[in-house]
Order: sequence, then structure tokens, then C-alpha cells
Amino acid sequence: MQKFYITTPIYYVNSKPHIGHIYTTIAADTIARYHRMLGEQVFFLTGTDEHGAKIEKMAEKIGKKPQEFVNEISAKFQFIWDELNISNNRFIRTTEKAHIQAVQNSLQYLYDKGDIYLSKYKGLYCRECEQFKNEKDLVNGKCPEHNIEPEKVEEECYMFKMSAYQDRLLKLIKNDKLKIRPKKYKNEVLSFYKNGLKDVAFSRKNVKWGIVLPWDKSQTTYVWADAFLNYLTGLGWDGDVKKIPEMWPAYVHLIGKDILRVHTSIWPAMLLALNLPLPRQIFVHGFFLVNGKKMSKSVGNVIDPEDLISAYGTEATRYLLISATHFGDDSDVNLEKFNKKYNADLANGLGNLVSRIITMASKVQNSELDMQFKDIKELNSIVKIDKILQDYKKRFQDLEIDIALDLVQKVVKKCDSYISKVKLWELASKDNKKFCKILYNLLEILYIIGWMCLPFMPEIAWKIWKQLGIDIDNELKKSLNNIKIDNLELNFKIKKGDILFPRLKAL
Ligand code: ME8
Repeated sequence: MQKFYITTPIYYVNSKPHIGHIYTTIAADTIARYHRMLGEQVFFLTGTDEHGAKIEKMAEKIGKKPQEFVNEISAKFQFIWDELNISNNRFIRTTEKAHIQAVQNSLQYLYDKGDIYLSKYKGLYCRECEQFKNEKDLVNGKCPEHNIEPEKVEEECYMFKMSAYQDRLLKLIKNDKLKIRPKKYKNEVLSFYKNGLKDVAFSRKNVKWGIVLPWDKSQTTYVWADAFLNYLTGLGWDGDVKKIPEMWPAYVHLIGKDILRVHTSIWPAMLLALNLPLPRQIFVHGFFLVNGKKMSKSVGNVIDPEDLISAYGTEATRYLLISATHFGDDSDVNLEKFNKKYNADLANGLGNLVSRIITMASKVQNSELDMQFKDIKELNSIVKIDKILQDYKKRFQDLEIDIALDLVQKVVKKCDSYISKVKLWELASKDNKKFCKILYNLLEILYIIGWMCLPFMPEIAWKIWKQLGIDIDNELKKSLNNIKIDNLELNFKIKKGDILFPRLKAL
């Protein structure tokens, strides 16, 4: 069976989840669900990054013990993933005992091997990024990501010999053995490699909230070294380099552009040092902006995910975020845009189409529309659905998930215009046979729309199928690869359901 392992970044628990975290996680969930739909063996990992100076300081500021503080925030992430129907196989926390033990085992291995050595670090550290900065990365002396001055650090620490892996890594990136997508980000990484990779401080003397180094208890592990290993420990890896987890290597690490450099330098260098295979692909998506500015609490332009869920519901929130931008690009988002899109695509688009067709079909005697009405030629004149499905699969393969989603709208529009063109509602009394034939075709298309919605809005897919009288459990055992219009032998038993996307209340 084909294996498919996908990860999100593990998120810092210095504050509750925001729309950016939600975006990456919904995207990963959508891709994971798609691969399950193909019948593959899927493992989808997300979790929380709970150590480090940033979290230590935040806990101190609000007067809580770090462990108590991270427990609370991590629970908020888990709660919202449930609300959003996120289907992760595992939620990893870096404060779990097994993770801590595996980090210590693997760092001990690197230390014994000479890849980690005692030295002194002098430089600049941005606590918000939890990253060491070069002077030339700064704008007016400040970290451009967080607009704060990094602190000067001078302390004894253990360094990781990242420079030793530079040439091998550069080659692997160049020839796509470690694929970085979209291409503009590969180019960014290649130009960053031109300056060469330096060794990186892998421990901190003055940060107590971290994993203690097994050979020197006065130092804690650099939070990124700890965090990266989650991609392995989340699969149950215990730090023994001879035991590679069954699902490793990852098919894709999904990340935002803010953490591209570390993912394409420190992480793969650690893997080479551990003699473990590299992930196949790092896919980088852009940022959600508000009026061209990065969303941030200090600017006061943050959109709260809970507000989205209460305004639009879980399924529509998933839809609106995925369709907000081309996957990989930045996008400006605001509630006005979301409202418009909700009304156009969901309430008046998909929701209305399903309701119109189901209403007409429920008027047919006994609401039974069976195989005798099947007519592929007629169906193709509404929309060439097999071709659309092929395109849909290709888009998913290329991780163009927003374009795959847009194909649903394409089908909806084709059906709407066909219904208007043939004045279907009038045909019922004029030519019942033809009426039933067209309706049967439209129901088949709705059935396929159900499949196309499944990774994006699983509950909407189920609700569509339920109204068609489809056995959902049985449906979910099938593979999308076997869904072709010619092969379908469906008998519909219509059961009208609730409106899929209620109209929005005025803001
Ligand atoms: O960096 N738009 O965690 P983090 C889109 N713990 N996505 C955004 C976003 C925005 N405005 N803001 C954040 C960390 N994200 C580390 C990761 S992994 C081994 C350790 C998303 O809480 C995006 O995926 O700062 C980004 O990469 C991630 O949140 C950063 O989350």
C-alpha cells in the first residue's frame, strides 16, 4: 500500500491559535484526506512546540509555571482542531516524556560522533523567532519578522557542525532529492546557501525551560533541535538511528515561509548527521495579510479563528481559508471578502444547486431515480465530469489545492446554467421521462461533487450523499481512483435535508 506521511509545523504555545496556524493545518488535513480517499496509508502529524525562551518568558509574565501554561495553550490547539474536523493521526507535544528521551538519545549520538562540540557563541538572538540572526538579516537593527531588536548573547554552548553538511545538502536541494516547492522558494534557498552554512548553537545555558543535555546537565537543548525531531518522534521513534519508523521519510512537510531557512538547513543537516533519509518535499505556503501587513497582535489586525467558525461554521471556514489564496502565495484577507465568497460560492452556489436539484427530485414519484435513466451522452452535455476529475487529481498531485477546490465551483456553474437553459422545472409536467433523465444525470454529478468536496468539507460531502440516499460508510471504503462516470450504477432514494449553507446574518 502506498504510504503518505504529512506534517504541519508544531506550533508555539506562547499564545492561542491564530488564523495562520489554522490555515496550514486545514491545508494539511485536506491533503491527508485526499490521500486517504485514494486508499493510501496516511499518517498526518501536528502538535505543539512547548520549550524555549519565548514560552519561558511568557509563562513568567503571567505568573504561571511553564508546564501549567503550556498545558493550557496546547489544549486550546487540540480543541480547535476538533472544532475544525482536523483528522490528524497523532498530536505530539514536545513536553512528552518519550519525545524528551528520544531527543536526548539522538543528541547524545551526535555528541559521541563529534557532530556536536563545546564552544562559545557570541551573536544576536531573536526570541520571537527563536533563531540566531546575522547583522545583515536585520532591518534598522531589528528582526524584520517581529520588528524587535534581537538580544546580544555571549555564552558557552554546544555547537552543531552544520557547515560539514553544506555541500551534500546543496546538491540534494539542487537536484530535487530534497524538493522545495513552489519553485520561488527553492531559488530563495539556493541563494541563501551562497553565503554558506555556519555551525549552529544547539544548546542554551540560560534557558531553563528546555530538554537538558544528557552529557551536560547545565545546558538545555536549542528549541529548534528539539522541535524538528518531533517529525520522527511523532511516529514513535525513540532516538535509535538504526530503527527508522515505517512511515518515514515524510512525503511533505508543510510550512509557512517564515520557517523556510531552518527547515532547509538545520533539519536536513541533522538528518544527514543521524544517517537518516531526508523528507521528500518541503512545501511552503505564503502568509495571510491584512491590508498588506502581517497579522500581528501588536498591530491589532488579527482575525480570530473562533469568530470565523461562529460566523460561517466549520465547513465553510475550511472552504473560505483554502480558497482565499493560491496555495504558496500571500493573500490579503478580511471579513468582507469572506462574506462575499460565502454568499457567492456556498449559499448561492453549491448550497442552492443541491437544494434545487433535491427539491425537484423529491417530487418524482417515490423519490426514486434509478439506473434506467442513466444517459452518459446527456451527462456530458452538462459537464465533462470525468475530465474534471482527472484535472482534480492532477491538481492535488501538484498540491494546487485551491485550484482543485475551484473545480467544484466550475461544476456547480455548469449545472446551474444547464438547468436554466433547459428550464428543467417546466419539463416535469411536459416531458416526465426527459425530466427524470436530466435529473438522474444531475444527481450523478452531485454524487461526484460529494467526492470532490470530501477532503475540503467532509461533512458537506456526507450531507450531500445522505440526501441522495447513499450509504456513507460503504462509500468511504471506495477509492477515488475507481470513481468513473461509466462505472457508476447508482439508484437514488432522495431524502431532502437541511440547507447546507444558511444565509449569513447581516454584519
Ligand atoms: O514557527 N499566515 O511555530 P509558530 C499563514 N514552533 N500562516 C501562518 C501565519 C500567517 N500570517 N502565521 C503563522 C514555529 N503561520 C515553530 C515551528 S516546526 C518543527 C517548529 C503558520 O507557532 C505557518 O505555518 O510560529 C508558519 O510556518 C507557522 O504557523 C509558524 O508557527
